[in-house]
Amino acid sequence: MATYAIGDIQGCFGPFQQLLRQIEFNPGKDTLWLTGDLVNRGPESLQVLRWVFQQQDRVQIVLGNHDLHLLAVSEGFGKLHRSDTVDDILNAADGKVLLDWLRCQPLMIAEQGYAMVHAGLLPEWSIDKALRLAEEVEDGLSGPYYRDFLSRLYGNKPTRWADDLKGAERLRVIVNAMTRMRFITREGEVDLAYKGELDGAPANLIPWFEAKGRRSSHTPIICGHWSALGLHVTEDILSIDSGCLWGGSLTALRLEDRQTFSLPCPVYREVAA
Ligand SMILES: [Mn+2]
Repeated sequence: MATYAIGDIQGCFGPFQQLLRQIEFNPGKDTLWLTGDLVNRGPESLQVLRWVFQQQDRVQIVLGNHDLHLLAVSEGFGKLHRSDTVDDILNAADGKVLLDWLRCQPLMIAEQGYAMVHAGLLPEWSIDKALRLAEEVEDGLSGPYYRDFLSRLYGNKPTRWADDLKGAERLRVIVNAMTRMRFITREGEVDLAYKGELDGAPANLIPWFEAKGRRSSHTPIICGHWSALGLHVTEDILSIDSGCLWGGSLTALRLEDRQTFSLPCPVYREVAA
């Protein structure tokens, strides 16, 4: 009986299934955690979503930015980008069932001594506080006014948390930190512009997890989203998006002993210049 966390799949169904065979995943006994971005950019998003939906009793996911983008686009908010590959889901006969399920998935979980979130947490959030904030978003997404909620999702501002933020601004800081953030400024502002590697980052930016006094630092956090960082495993941060989509690898992390298993992947997308 083991729990494996797997990084961003982004529609790479073939490598995903191959990795499950490699780790000898036993659906009757083992549990799977997925760091989000199940869909988009890769070739077989519908297959990934269907598989996870069918196996939902043994799979825990957290929502990523691409999953939220799919939900927004499916309701007519936001635009499909040229690089999006979610048409098959939008046109599938079972698409509505899959999207309704996806919409009700969490933004963050904390179990077995670990927390998992797609991108990151702001320095002033403890794990408990972040869970409560995630729940505010989850309530909106799964509640009767979810279309309103999705319509207000897009935007890079505000860049800083404040306890008295309300409405769409509050929602956006939570969603942007948990599903899009990589770097913050030394003053604690979310920076969504720079997406690259650590080397070469502007001097005023630090990875979110290196923020001084970060209140979530006592719980190891499993995250994805940052393929340019590569597999990055330390005592308290387990960042496991190793860039499957870009010809890197798909990584599974066994929580019990922290062993990692990596499967080299074909190039589905050229890394953008
Ligand atoms: Mn992402």
